[in-house]
Amino acid sequence: MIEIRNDWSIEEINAFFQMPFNDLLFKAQAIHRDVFDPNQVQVSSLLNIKSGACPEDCSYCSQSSKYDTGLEREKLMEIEQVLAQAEEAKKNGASRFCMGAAWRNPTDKSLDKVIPMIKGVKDLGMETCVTLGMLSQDQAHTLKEAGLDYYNHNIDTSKENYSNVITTRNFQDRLDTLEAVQNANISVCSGGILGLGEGQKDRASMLQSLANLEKHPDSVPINLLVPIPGTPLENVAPPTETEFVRTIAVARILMPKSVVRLSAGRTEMGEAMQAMCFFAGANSIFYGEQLLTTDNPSIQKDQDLFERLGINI
Ligand code: SAM
Ligand code: DTB
Ligand code: SF4
Repeated sequence: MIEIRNDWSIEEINAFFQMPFNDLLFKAQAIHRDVFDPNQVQVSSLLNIKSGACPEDCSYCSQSSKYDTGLEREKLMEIEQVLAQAEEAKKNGASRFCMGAAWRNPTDKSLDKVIPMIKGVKDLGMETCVTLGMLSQDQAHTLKEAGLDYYNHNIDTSKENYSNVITTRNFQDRLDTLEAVQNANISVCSGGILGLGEGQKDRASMLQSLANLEKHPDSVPINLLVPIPGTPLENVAPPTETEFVRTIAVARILMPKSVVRLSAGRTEMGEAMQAMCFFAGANSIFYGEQLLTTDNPSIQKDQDLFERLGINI
C-alpha cells in the first residue's frame, strides 16, 4: 500500500536528493508502477490566449512588460480561434487543452470572456485547464461552475529563492490562490522551474511546499527554464541532466499519486534524457509545436519518441 503523506521533513527530502542515482531511480520507478501504468503518458496541449504586456516581473518570462524580449503584445484571442486550435489538438491526440493568459490576475470582465472558451473546449470532449494568474475565491467558484477541470498555478521555486526571481508578488500569494482553487474543488496543477539559479536545497524546499499541501496537486509540472533573451535569467547555467532527473524522481516519491509532467525545456533534451525522466516517474508532457511563446518538439518527433520507448498516450 502506498502511503500518502503531507508531513515530509526537509531532511528526508534532502536525503532522497543525495541517494546514489540508481537507487533513487529504482525507488521512484517502483512507486510509479505501483500506482500507474509505467508505459502510459498523458498529453496536454497549450495555447496562449492572451500574450505579453504582463505587469509581473517574473525574471524567466518572455511576457513580462518589465523586460524587452521582443514579444508582441496581443489582446485576448477570439473564441473561434481558440476552439479551432483545441479541435486541432484533439485531432492530434491531446486529452486536455490548457489555455494561458499573461495576467497578474483576471478581472471579472475578462474572466467572463474565458468562460465560454472553457465551455466550448469541454463540449469538444476534452479536459479543460486554464492558467490566468491569481484568483479570488469567488472567481475560483465561477470557474468551477463553468466546468473547469484543472487550474495551473506554479509555485515556481522555493520560498527561500522566491524574491530573487519575482518581486511583484510573494510566495504566500501563490499558496492563497492554490487554496482558493482547492476550495472550489478544481483539480490543481502546480509545480516549478529548474534552472533559475537555484540550488539543490531550493529544489528540495520547493517539492516540500508542494508535497505538504493539505492535498497534493493532481498534476505537478517540472519545467526546465527556456532561456529568454532580454530577461535577467537568459544566461543562467542550466542544472545538470542528472540533477533534473533526480528532481522528477523525488517529486514522484513525495507525491505518489500525482501526475508529474515533464514540461518546458524538452526541445533541449535528447531521447535518453526524456526516457530517463519517464523512468523516474514523469507521466505527462505538453504536446504540440508550441508551449506558450516558445517552441516544443514537433508532434511527429514526440510520436517517434513514444514509438521507440513503447509508450502509449
Ligand atoms: N500568468 C500566469 C501565471 O504566471 O501563473 C499564467 C501563465 S505563466 C507563463 C505559466 C507558467 O509558465 C509560469 O508559472 C512558469 O512556471 C512557466 N514559465 C514561464 N516562462 C517560462 C520559461 N521561460 N521557461 C520555463 N517555464 C516557464
Ligand atoms: C507549466 O508548468 N508550463 C507551461 C504551462 N504550465 C502553462 C508553460 C511553459 C512556458 C514556457 C515558456 C513559454 O513558452 O513562454
Ligand atoms: Fe506574467 Fe505569468 Fe509571465 Fe509572470 S509567468 S510575467 S505572471 S505571464
